[in-house]
Amino acid sequence: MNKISLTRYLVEQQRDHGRIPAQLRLLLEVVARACKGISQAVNKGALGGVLGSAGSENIQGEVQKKLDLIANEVLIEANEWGGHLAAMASEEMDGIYVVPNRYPQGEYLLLFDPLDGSSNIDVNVSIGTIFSVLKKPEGPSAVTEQDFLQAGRHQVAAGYCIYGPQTTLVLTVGEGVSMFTLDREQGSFVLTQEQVRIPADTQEFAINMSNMRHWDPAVRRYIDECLQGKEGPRGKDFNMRWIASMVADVHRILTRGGLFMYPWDRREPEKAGKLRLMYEANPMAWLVEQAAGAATNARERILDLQPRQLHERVSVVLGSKNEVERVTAYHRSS
Ligand code: P6P
Repeated sequence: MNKISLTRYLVEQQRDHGRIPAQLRLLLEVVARACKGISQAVNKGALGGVLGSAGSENIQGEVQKKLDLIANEVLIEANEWGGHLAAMASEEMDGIYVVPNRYPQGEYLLLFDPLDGSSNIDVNVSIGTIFSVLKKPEGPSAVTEQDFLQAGRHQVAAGYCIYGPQTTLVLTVGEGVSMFTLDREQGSFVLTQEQVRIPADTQEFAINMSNMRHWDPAVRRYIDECLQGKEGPRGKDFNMRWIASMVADVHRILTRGGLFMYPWDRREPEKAGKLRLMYEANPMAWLVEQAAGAATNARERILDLQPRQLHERVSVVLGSKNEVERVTAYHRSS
């Protein structure tokens, strides 16, 4: 098979489709290179002394793993000098990181969850890096957190890199979803799938069932109907998966369909959900929509939500379009 590298793909997209301006192409190449570095660190595991807790907490009050902070540093250091970014935001940093004055500022904003699925790091289960790219609003003023608070439909690029049996970069710039597998012998990402499509129907759902007693009745109704199988109202049996690593669950859905839910529940009723809007839900929602799927917060399209703060949480229902629409309809009618 004629191997098309990520670099060649991005050059051809820029030259033939004009979808990827030079600064954005540089940004995506730098992020991909950073993900290669994170993959190396993740693959070392115990041999690299990188497992376990860092002894600190992030703004969410979650214990930070050593690899969380390593991945965060790799992304900051890789991106800050290139002149393509004005600032960055991360799950692992309370505030935004403005590109230091010693470097030129660019026109893009980069948001990321440097290592999603951290609870799986120490047990050798797939984890990943999620990233989202926005344009800095026009104007002479210095970049602020407010500049990041744009609805997900304004993203100019989004993707993730999953560190599993393969290291695979999954990317959209608004013309469908492409997948690139890391060829470790060459040290480069190679195009392995284009125009990814999620089937509109599925028989597989992903949710953390241990939270069932805390769910909204509409979620309870949907899952109960799935569990009744072919004798029930759905007339078919369902399978369940829950990897507790959003990147891995979403990758499965992009690969073979399915429904992913992390809905609001009564454990912390003041919070809209567990997942973060800006650097988890928004990039994943755009990828899923670009692959003919759907993504809502159980009532509205995720990409239309107007963020109010950088680390805002959101309820997430995404994947096979007809199932997302069913869950959303149950919420609207309840
Ligand atoms: P729970 C990982 O910590 C994460 O943010 C997502 O990647 C994942 O889908 C979810 O939380 C898992 O949450 O409550 O099942 O551990």
